[in-house]
Amino acid sequence: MKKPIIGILGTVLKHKSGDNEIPANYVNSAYCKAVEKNGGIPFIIPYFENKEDVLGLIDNCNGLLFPGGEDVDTHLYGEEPHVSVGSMNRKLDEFWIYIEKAAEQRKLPILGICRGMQLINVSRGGSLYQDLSQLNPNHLLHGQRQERSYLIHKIKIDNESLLCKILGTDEIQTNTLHHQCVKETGNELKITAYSIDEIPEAMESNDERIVLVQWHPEELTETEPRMNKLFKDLIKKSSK
Ligand SMILES: [Mn+2]
Repeated sequence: MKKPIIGILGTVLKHKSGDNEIPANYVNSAYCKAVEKNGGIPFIIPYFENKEDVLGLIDNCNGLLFPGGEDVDTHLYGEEPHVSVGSMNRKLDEFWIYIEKAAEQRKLPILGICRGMQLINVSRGGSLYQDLSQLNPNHLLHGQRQERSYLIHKIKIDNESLLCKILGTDEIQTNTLHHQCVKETGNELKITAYSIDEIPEAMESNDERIVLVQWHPEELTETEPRMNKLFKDLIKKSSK
């Protein structure tokens, strides 16, 4: 059987080369590795200006992975930026939102991770807490200082959810690298997991086409091997 092509949306960063800063389209290797390890072909989709042209790439993808990255521009959910907001890139957000709408039309399966979860929630009309302290001033540690493969906090998963079915458990330890979270949920999305300090940690679409997680499973494929199942689920759905 032909392996499905999983489009991974690229971010833009500046990397240092001598005295210069050079803009680069990139994704962390961990995303590509996790897709490859679980039976898919990773395909990096760069940011470019003429967003209609991305459809030529999307039409060659069987599924999409929306990875982590910068904060979503607050104006996209109708708020002025709080002092706690990190760096934002509205053009990149709009490019990703355009791809989310194209995926909707094509019914492409999606796995969204961290920023990917937040961006898709906003794309579907939802909003974010610009900082976790706005939801819970006594929240736990969600911005870990340990290596990314380190498990920090547990989450409780809704028994009825697809996520519970995928992972085969209603409780699991995760890493955590976020300072924002979902406020109002977007169209056809529901929250499927919380940390014990009531921070939303996962969502999915009612039709089970979209699975969104706030943690970084791509960094846990060795530490918590059950995380591979998230990629296997995407790749299985992308094989149909
Ligand atoms: Mn967390």
